[in-house]
Amino acid sequence: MNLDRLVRLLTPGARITVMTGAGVSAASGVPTFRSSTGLWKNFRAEDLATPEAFARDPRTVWEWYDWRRQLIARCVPNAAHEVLAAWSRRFPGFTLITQNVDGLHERAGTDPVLRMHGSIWDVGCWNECAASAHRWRDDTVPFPVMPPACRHCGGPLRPGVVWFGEMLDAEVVDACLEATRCDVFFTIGTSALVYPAAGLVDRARQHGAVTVEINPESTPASGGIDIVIAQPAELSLPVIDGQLPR
Ligand code: BJW
Repeated sequence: MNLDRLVRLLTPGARITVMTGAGVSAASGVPTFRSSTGLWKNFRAEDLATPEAFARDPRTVWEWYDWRRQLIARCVPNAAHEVLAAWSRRFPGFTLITQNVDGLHERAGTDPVLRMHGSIWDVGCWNECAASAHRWRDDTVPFPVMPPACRHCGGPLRPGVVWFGEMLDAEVVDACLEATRCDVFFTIGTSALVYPAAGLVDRARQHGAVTVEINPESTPASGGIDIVIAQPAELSLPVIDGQLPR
């Protein structure tokens, strides 16, 4: 049985890497992107999650991010976040990579978290003015004026997330690539459509890792996965965790 095999792999010395996507936060009430009720049901991604969209209409883009920030501020981590936080303390060789920008892994107590797509709680100066840091945290919800203004140059602030066509932080990418050198690689709650995140599982397999997918739906990655658990993360992770020796 898959579960027995998986539990035998999760030894104290195992190098375990987990990459998560929006599905991990679904049970917390954070909408996913691509489901029938998802964030992009009524919008095209290119209209909201690209630098071109922001340059064209920063106010509309900010209104979407401001709405999401208000929604996420009311959400709390679920059982999937909690189990992964416990694993980050339990396994010395544990690495968490997330595509999520919601901060729920951090709020559950996982530290560090490799955030591939930035944070919805960070902002940056759109003009990249010399007086501003690259990114900084700003928890204001809601922003009284949109777009909020850079206090140094007066230009618009932008959300501190990674949009389509933008480069990911090189140090984060390097750390993610390094983390694919592991014994067990989990891909959890992601549609496996967005690169470079979607390529990490193949890399892990090339390095000899056993690959595990947790997702109620199949994805383009599913065919090559060693252990597929077709269940919600907030249900399956506590079951796996419950089988580990205490
Ligand atoms: C559950 C569940 C439950 C539900 N339990 N599961 C190589 C090939 C082709 C294209 C490219 C490539 N390399 C780069 C590209 C271009 C592009 C890309 O990937 N395009 C593809 C769409 C084709 N990538 C980029 O532009 C990236 N930049 C880059 O690579 O720079 C260099 C470069 C640029 C240009 C060309 C070439 C190179 C940047 C990508 C940035 C992505 N940003 C976003 C928005 C972030 C800000 C925001 O939040 O607004 O990140 S897009 C969006 O998708 C967001 C997510 O992090 C990301 C992934 O989504 P995710 O997490 O998978 O969510 P869903 O909704 O798709 O899936 C949820 C899943 O959960 C489903 O499967 C459900 O079944 C499941 N689920 N409930 C477990 N309870």
